[in-house]
Amino acid sequence: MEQKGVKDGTPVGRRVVLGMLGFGVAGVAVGATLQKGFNRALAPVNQIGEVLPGAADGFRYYSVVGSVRPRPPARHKVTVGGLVRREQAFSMADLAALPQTRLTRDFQCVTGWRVPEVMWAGVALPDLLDAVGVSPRARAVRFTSFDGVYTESLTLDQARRRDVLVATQMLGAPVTHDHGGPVRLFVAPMYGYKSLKWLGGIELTDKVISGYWERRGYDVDAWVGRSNGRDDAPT
Ligand SMILES: Nc1nc2c(c(=O)[nH]1)N[C@H]1C(S)=C(S)[C@@H](COP(=O)(O)O)O[C@H]1N2
Ligand SMILES: [Mo]
Repeated sequence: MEQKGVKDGTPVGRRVVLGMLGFGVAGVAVGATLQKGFNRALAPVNQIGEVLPGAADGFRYYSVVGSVRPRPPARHKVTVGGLVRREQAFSMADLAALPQTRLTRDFQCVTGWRVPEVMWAGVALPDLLDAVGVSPRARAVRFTSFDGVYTESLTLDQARRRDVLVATQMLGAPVTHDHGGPVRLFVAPMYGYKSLKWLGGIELTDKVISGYWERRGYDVDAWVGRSNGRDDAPT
């Protein structure tokens, strides 16, 4: 999907332009303020979400690539490397052997849909980071998906929150393939795009490397309920 970044940090693609035509705006020569309003109003069309047949869980299916080849849990490993003391590849059994954390939180996509009180379980990211030992030079964490395209990032302070999970369970069952299993990220305090699906790699870095949507204009700090997550974000 082609996306072009515009002024106010919200990506606008072809569909948005088509949407603007629908609003009776030619899509050209829109003033900065108007443009901002439109970007907000039209945000939902930037991500194409499908309600999967038979899925009554309230989520929409998002993937920036056409189809993702399923990973059998028995063969899947999440590698943790970069600025760490000991690189390690965690199998599902390795993850299960670490302390487990459960959370029930709303899931909020930046485009407006929300699923209330979703049950999540897995390894709190700080516990996984402790297991490998973070180098004093690390400042951020980069996440990669085995879809081969999607990436995300957190500052190290954000990554040390106990409500950030390397999730192996969602909605009371193992994370399904469509929802990004066997392992996905769940960043409870932030918009859904931070919750990377099909987690394959975690890399400690010396600075934040913008993720997929962030390179297309979304805020790197994606706190839910803050118009601007840059100033007083909690750590
Ligand atoms: N790999 C990958 N992870 C992703 C996305 C994606 O397209 N690819 N979309 C993000 C967005 S915008 C949202 S809202 C949630 C949607 O999760 P779901 O598909 O399980 O509903 O996944 C996030 N993680
Ligand atoms: Mo989203």
